Amino acid sequence: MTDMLTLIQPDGATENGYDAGLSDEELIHCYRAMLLVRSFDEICLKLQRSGRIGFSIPNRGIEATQVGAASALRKSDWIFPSYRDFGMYLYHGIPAVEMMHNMFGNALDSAKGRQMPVHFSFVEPIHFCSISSPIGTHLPHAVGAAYASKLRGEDTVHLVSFGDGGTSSLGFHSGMNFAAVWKAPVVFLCQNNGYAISCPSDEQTASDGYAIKAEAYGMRHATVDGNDLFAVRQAVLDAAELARRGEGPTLIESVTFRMGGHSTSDDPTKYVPKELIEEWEKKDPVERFRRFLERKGIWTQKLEDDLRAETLAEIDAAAKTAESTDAPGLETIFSDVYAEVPHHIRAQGEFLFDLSKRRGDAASGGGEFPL
Ligand SMILES: Cc1ncc(C[n+]2csc(CCOP(=O)(O)OP(=O)(O)O)c2C)c(N)n1
Repeated sequence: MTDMLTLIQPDGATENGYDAGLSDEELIHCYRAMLLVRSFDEICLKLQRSGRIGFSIPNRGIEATQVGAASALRKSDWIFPSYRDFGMYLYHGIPAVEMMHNMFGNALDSAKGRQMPVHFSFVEPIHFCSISSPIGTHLPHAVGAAYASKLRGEDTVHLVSFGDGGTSSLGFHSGMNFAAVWKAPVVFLCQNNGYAISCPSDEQTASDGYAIKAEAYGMRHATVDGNDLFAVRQAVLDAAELARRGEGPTLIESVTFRMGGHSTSDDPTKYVPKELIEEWEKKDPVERFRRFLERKGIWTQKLEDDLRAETLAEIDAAAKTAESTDAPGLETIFSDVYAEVPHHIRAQGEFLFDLSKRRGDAASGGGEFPL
């Protein structure tokens, strides 16, 4: 594997006095976002195990990659996230309750309950395109959007994040190729977290890591320690600056580890060796950043305890609000597709509302088909 950029050592010391140029408040904001992710994972696991949401995606271990990358972008940029990027939303100030509305698929969910949980999409305060369930399809989306912004003469950057398994998709190859040919302002962030569900990296690819794949497309690449928030941030900052200057895309491989299942439906103890988990536990990205804050003299046990309690309470309250929000109206099965509802769809809608009324269920509210 090519040289891997590390800027925070496991003991929290920075490489050669590296300075990220962030204020104390900004550093703590990064740490807070990572703790929010931990709390989100914890609460979603309980919600799923108690049958109140369908499933969730654990983020444990990937937080520094998510927050480091997100922190390198401007509000005018675009993010095409993978499903394991909760920290990107929370760093950019998406309220946890908005994410929870999606987890429950309720009436306030931006997708109105039509998507699976974890399929967030937001336009503010930074554009988050909707998660694509089919692996790799969002890479060409990001490249197309980036090329469009280049044609318009904008200086926006488009970050697309995907897993190591995503590099075996057709979307990876067509996206990488077009981005390089068109010099589109894209940052490809490959989260090499060791496994694609249960498929280990050595069964995924015969190449020496993932970053090197960029060479075949004539693209720059970098490999970073994905459990080091500053290393990921710096690599994305560098790639973004070049992209803004019209110098095209970069592929960044973030080497990290998924300290949990692929989803809450998965049991990684069936395929991840115990020793590997123990090895990566020592490289925990949240602990590493906390040690950095302590060394810098801006963190204490009291601040730690308070922040952990506060972030957990925030996520808990968000879950309670979302759970008590109504389900989407029955008409949302039909709305937002046609400007004018065609007669055969109308007939189905009227039939459904009539049936709902006759059965006396609450879904139609006893009303007529409103479209
Ligand atoms: C086109 C397609 N094929 C298969 C799947 C099933 N699937 C869902 S996640 C996944 C693994 C993806 O691995 P990776 O990109 O490494 O992401 P990770 O979950 O490990 O972060 C697969 C094969 C899918 N969603 N889409």
